[in-house]
Amino acid sequence: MTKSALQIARAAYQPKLPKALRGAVKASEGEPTQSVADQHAIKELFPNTYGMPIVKFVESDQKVEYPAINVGVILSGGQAPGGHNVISGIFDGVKKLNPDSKLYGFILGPGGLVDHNYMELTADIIDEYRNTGGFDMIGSGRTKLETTDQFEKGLKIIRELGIKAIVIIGGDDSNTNACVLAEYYAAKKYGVQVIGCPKTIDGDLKNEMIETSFGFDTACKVYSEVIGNIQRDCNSARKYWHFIKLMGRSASHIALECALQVQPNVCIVSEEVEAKNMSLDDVVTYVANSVAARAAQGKNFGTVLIPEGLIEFIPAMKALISELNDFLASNAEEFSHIKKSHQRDYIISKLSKVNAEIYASLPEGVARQLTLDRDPHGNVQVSLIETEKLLAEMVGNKLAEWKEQGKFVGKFASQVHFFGYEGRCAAPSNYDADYCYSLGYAASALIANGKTGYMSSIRNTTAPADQWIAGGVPITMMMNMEKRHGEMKPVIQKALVKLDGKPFQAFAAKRDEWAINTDYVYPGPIQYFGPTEVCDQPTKTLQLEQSK
Ligand code: FBP
Repeated sequence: MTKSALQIARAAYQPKLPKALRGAVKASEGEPTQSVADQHAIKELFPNTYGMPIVKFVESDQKVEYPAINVGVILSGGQAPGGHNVISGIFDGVKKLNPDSKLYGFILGPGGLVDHNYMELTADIIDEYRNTGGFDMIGSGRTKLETTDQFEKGLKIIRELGIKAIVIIGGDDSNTNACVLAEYYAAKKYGVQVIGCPKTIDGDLKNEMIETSFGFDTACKVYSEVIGNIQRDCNSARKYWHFIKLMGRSASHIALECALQVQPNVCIVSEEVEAKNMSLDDVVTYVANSVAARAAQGKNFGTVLIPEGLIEFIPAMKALISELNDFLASNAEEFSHIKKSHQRDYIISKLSKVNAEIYASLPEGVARQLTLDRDPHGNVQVSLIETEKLLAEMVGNKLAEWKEQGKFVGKFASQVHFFGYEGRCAAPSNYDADYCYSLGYAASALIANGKTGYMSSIRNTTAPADQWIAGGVPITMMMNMEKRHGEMKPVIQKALVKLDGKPFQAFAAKRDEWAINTDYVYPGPIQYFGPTEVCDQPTKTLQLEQSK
């Protein structure tokens, strides 16, 4: 592999560890814990892993001799910067316990465990990937580990390789499944531990004990860099409004963090749209108002940030999508015979009056996406809807109407962008490199202490790394019961943007000024070498959340 100069220099970076993990480590245990809600139901479903204490690692002056342990690691779901550092942290951690310990990587996600597809991760391999982005060391996948058949198939290879513990690096669903697996192996007394690690650029796996999911920091910095560049471009040419959709699935954490970093003219927060029961027209009018206000000052340019999940949070769009899903599922055959040029009118004639009106108001391309691009279950693929184009077009139409009425005096030309994949495999920022390595190292300490059903946890991360608090949190503690596919299931609560939280409040306090003025901030590219205030800053979200 030809390496870039940065990759070579970055390979030598030694991630920082919390002080407590640097030498001999002792586990200090707190009080028994409870799940965040539905305690009775969760306790019944997890009799062996419920109520365990929070674990905190502290420095010890006694070096304990550990036997060699074999550990398996799985990367699950979407890529997030820092995954390789979690693996190198586990590797260095288990080797420190005993140099004869071994680490196996299961290939292409949880499916690798079920299909017995694995490789041993030796020092040479690990060294190739230290501080690099991507999940390409072993690959990732979205197979869900949820059936006893899968658990039993996995056990076969676990036994064959003499594996004592599995570390699952994933988001809320993967960690929920890690906990179900931990419970299953504990109930069967198989003696196999399962540990989770919090990953996702979306930033929606966080709670009292998990400050952030890894990858959020780097991904937001990459997006903020390019949004900043676009802002400088549009402030130079002064002729375009840029509509920028940002990845992040349902939650708007990424859009909000980028807004805090770059101070755009507009940022939509899906959670607020839902809370205020806004219609699509309300959202369009909100953006158009900013365009018109700036135009009145002669500023015919600007930026609008749009979270990926917006459509699903607009109550009226949700209702339309739901009716479309039901209608097309039961009338698929008839629909397939309708000529392409008549499909739009056909759908309008079949929907309820309210939904037909909304559907008719949508730009042609989006209406088509809603009826044609469907997943294997026949559902609309909301993530494929080009919300940035939808909004740009609808704002343009609204402004044209206003122009006729004399309410808009400027010019409006738009450019659209979607930033997502370009941020998921960036070389991890110092924050993510250190955080991930520490998460992996703490996972090895949890394994050494015989823990199962725990998520590796590193806290106090707005302080210098030596003051970070390392430990483990029982996964059951983060669970509640939610309806999934019509059934009540135990799941880790997804963290959406809290409208009364400090990050949103900080944004809300400034957004009216940003909507009219040109207060852009240009964060520039992630810096890996240089002064700490340039290289080691955590996200604004985390800084605000941690501020007293
Ligand atoms: P995870 O929750 O698995 O980390 O995935 C994050 C994510 O990047 C979302 O932001 C995005 O909606 C989705 O993955 C895209 O998935 P895919 O890579 O399958 O296109």
